[in-house]
Amino acid sequence: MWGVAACLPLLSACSGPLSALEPAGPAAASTAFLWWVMLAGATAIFLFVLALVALAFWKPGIGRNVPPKRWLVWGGLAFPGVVLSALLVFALLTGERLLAHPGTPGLYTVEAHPTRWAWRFRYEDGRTSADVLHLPAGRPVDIRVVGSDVIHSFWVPRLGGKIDAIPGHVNTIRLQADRPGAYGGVCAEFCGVGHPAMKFAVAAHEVGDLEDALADLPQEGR
Ligand SMILES: [Cu+2]
Repeated sequence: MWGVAACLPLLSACSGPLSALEPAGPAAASTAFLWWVMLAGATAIFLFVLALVALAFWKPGIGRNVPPKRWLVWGGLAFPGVVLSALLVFALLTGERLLAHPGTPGLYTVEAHPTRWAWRFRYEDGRTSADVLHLPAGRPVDIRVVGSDVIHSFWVPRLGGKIDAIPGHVNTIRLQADRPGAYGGVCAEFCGVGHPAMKFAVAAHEVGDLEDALADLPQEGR
């Protein structure tokens, strides 16, 4: 009871515009689920090891009948082998859901151009915005992150995973916002003195409202 009460202030820090533990889309939700599974598993293993240590103090010699080799094989090889293999499969399946598979119906595409130390976004109709990313809610959105000057990293924690911007390359990440709303995004790779301020806002609109939001933005050629 007191342990739960002590944890509440910590858990209250798990929300907010940049919290990956408050997912607002399917990719972020599967990442957050993986995180909770890992936390639960790590906690269970930690408590199990603590229980073994406590047992050793409480009843000295209780494990004497088990040969050391058996402890090593089962506790040091079999147990971590099974746990890590299961985790690997689970993480790979989760990662598969984050990939930008081509041919998805209803897909919307935005280019992200990070430069020291600002974000510029270019939409399908050629309009651009600075430091605000407009998205349609309820639709998968591929962000094509175009690298230019140095390595940056695109990350909207509540909507999906992060992806690096590598100079000379275009990396794509798929996001989806389940509902219209305001979310936060950051550069997640140290890129120089302006890095801490290299943030952007994400505005997810009702599908019909996106055109209105983009209407006043400047239009640029490629
Ligand atoms: Cu940065």
